Amino acid sequence: MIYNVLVPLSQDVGFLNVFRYITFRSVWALLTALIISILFGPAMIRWLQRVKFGQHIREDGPKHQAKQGTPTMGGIMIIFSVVISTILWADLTNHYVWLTLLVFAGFGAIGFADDYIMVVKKRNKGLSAKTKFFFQCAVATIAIALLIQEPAYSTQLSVPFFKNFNPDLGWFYLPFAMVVMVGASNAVNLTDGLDGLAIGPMVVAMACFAIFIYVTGNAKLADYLDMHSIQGMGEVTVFCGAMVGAGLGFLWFNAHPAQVFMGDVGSLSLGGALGFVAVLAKQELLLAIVGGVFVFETLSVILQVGYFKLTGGKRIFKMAPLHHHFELKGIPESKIIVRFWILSILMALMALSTLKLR
Ligand code: 57M
Repeated sequence: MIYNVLVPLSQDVGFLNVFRYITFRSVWALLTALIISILFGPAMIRWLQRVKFGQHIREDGPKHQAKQGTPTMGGIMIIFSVVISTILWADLTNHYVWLTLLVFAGFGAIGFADDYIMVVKKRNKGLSAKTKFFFQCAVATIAIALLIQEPAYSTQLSVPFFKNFNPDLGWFYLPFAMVVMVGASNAVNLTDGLDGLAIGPMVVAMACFAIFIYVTGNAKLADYLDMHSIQGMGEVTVFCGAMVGAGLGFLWFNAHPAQVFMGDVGSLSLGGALGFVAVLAKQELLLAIVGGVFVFETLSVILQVGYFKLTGGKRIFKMAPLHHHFELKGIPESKIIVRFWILSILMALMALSTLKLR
C-alpha cells in the first residue's frame, strides 16, 4: 500500500524512490511483522487463555503433561501480522502477492476450523482427515489454476543440478503442485510437536525462499544463475520477509518453555504457504532439501506405519514422528529442538549452494 501511495509521488520528492526497492520493502515487512507480533503477542496469549483456547495433552506419548492448558491457536497472530505487513509494504497491483495471501488465509481457515472443533467444542478430534484433505486440495487447486493462467508463469519443472532438463508438465502441473502444497502443509503439521520445532525451520526455509523468489523476479540475476525468470514474482519477497518476521515474533513466545502453541491454524497455513512459495519460485523439487526437517519427520511416519503394517506390529522408531523417538530416548526437549534447527540451517545452505551447481 505504501508502495502504491508513495512511489507515484517520487517524481516530485526524490527520496521516496527508495520505496521502489523490493529489498528495502521486504526488510521493513519483516520488521513490521516482528514488531506487531511482539507488541500484540502478550495480549493475544491473555485472550486465548481467557476464552479457554487451551491445548489438551494426549497421555499416550512422551510426557508433556506440564504443558496441559497452554494456549493454542497462536497461528492467528502469525496470520494477522503477515497479512497486515504484506498489505502495508507490497505492491497491491501484483497478482502473485494476492494469490499467496489467498493460499495462506485459505489453509489458515481449514486449520482454524480444525482447532475450533477440537479446542472450543471440546471434541477429541477436529475435522476428519478426509475433510481436511479435501479442503486442502480445493484451496491448492484454485490457487494453481489461477496461477497457471498468468502469462508469465510456466508449467515447466526445474530439476536441481540439471539445468538443461526442464520438462513441461502442462495441465499435469496442477496435480503435481497440489501434492507439493498439501504435502508441505501436512509435513509442517506433523513437525509441530515440540516448542519452536516447526517455526524455527519455517523461518529458515522462508528466508531461503525469499532469496529464490527475489532471483526469479529479477531477469538479470535469473539469467546469470540459469533460473526461471518470471516478471513480477520478486514482489512475493515482501510476503516472505513478513513471514520471517512473524515467525521470529511467534518464536519469541513459543520458545521452550512455550507460552503458546500455533495450533493447526498456524501449522497448516505456514506449510501451505511454504509449498506455494516453492511453486512460485519454480523450485518445487528443491523444497525437499530446503524443508529437509519437515521431510524427515514425514518420512519417519511413513516408514513407521508401513513397517508396522508389513511386520504385523513391529516398529522402527520408538514412536513417530521422529522428535517423539528422540524424546523417548531421553534427550531433553531443548536439545532436540536446537539440533533440528541446526539441521534446517544446513539443509537451507545446501539448497542455496545449488544456485551455482547447475
Ligand atoms: C498434530 N500435534 C501435537 C499444538 C500444535 C499419523 C500420526 C503420526 C499423526 C500425529 C499427529 O496427530 N500429528 C499432528 C501433532 C500437539 O500439538 C498441537 O497440535 C498443533 C499442531 N497441529 O500447534 O496445538 C502436541 O505437541 C506438543 N507441542 C509442544 N510445543 C509446541 O510448540 O510441545 C506442540 C507445539 C501438544 C504438545 O504436547 O499437545 C501432538 O504431538 O499431538 N500423531 C502423533 O504424533 C502421535 N504418534 C503416533 O501415534 N505414532 C504411532 C504411529 C501411528 C505413527 C507410532 O509411532 O507408533 C503421537 N502424538 C502424541 N502422543 N502427542 C502419539 C502420542
